[in-house]
Amino acid sequence: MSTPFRLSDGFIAGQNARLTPDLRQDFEHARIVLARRGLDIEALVRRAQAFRIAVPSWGLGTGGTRFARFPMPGEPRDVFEKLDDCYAINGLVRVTPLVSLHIPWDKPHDAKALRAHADERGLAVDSMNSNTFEDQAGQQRSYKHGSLAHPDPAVRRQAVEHNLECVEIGRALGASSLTVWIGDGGNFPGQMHFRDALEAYLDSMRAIYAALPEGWRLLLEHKLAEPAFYSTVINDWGTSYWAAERLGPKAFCLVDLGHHAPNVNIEMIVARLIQFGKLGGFHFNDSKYGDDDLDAGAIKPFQLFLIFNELVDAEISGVPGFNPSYMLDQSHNVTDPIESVMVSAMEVQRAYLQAHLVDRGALREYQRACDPLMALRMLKQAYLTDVEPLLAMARERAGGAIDPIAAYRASGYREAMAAERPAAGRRAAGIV
Ligand SMILES: [Mn+2]
Repeated sequence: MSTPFRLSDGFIAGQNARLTPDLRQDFEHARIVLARRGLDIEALVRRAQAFRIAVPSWGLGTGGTRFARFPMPGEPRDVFEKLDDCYAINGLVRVTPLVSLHIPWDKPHDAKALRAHADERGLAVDSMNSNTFEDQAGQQRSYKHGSLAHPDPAVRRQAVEHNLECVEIGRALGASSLTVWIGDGGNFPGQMHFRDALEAYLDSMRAIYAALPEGWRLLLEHKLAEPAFYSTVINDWGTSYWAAERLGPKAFCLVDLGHHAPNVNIEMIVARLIQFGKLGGFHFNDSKYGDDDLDAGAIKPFQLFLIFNELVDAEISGVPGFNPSYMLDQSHNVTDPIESVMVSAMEVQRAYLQAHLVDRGALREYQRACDPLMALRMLKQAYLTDVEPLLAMARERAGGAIDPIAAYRASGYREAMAAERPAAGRRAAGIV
């Protein structure tokens, strides 16, 4: 895979050159530490290299809050330029060849041309994301009071049609799943009939499910609150599971880390969905209070590790049908989105790799022996191991950067884009 002019393979290799001697030493030390525990560092590097996570098309511009957006120079102005940024990101980190596409924000005028643009850059679209949480220009009926669960069947039909259009665009782009998140819910007690709204949602989703192409998956994303602050139709994993179960074998639940009440045990939800055969994917981000959409691993890195502890446990034990999609879903308000996406992808990859360090045999023994202190120590031993040399080596061997942030800043990519892409007005981002 070649890289953009400013981030050519030669440029990255040049940036790596001064870091290589230290990396070799650190890697050698890690090899000794891991071998002492019976772990093969080369096998772990291969695991790290095989990891894949999708970049959200809506995460490449500055996000914003409900109050303001502070755009930065050189933001991509259309979906083609967004893919160019994805290309730059993947060139440096080498684990993000996938893009999660939002419709209509990134609706291509020419799907064939967009697919060719992605192909040329070694990128692929994995999931399509529909949007019925805001009104689109020229649409007949408003989603102010709901979409797929609206009391009016005509509004529901319109929302279903939009999802079917997303599937059609996705089919042309080579996508393999549709992610559906709705903002439907109530802000006042009594505003909506809880059971009727959920039935209406299920009815709408059945129509979408019926239109899924061969090999596609339907991912149902739940969210506790916002934009509805009293009641939300698909409010939690239990409701999501109920709907996925009724829809059929192609429907799965998607877990967005920010969409739960504070301190909810998300890793346990993940384990439940694995056990029930309905874990379809993730939106990784982090959260301190509510749906903050902070960078993955920024606030609760141990939680991220514990989630991957469940995922890797399922992977190693060969749970049938276990194949979740990993995607980022963040809002970058005060950082360069390219830098945040790179750091987040690497943080998720780190958690994945660290989960492979857990001595699962010993952990099971301590669980059977009712020794919680040692059980936790088994997890902490993995979590506290510095896998940075392994991640850096995985990147370097794949042609990526040992230090992607330093290489990106040295490349002048943002400055070049600022010159090439004069600021264009853009609506405030919506984050799902
Ligand atoms: Mn999300």
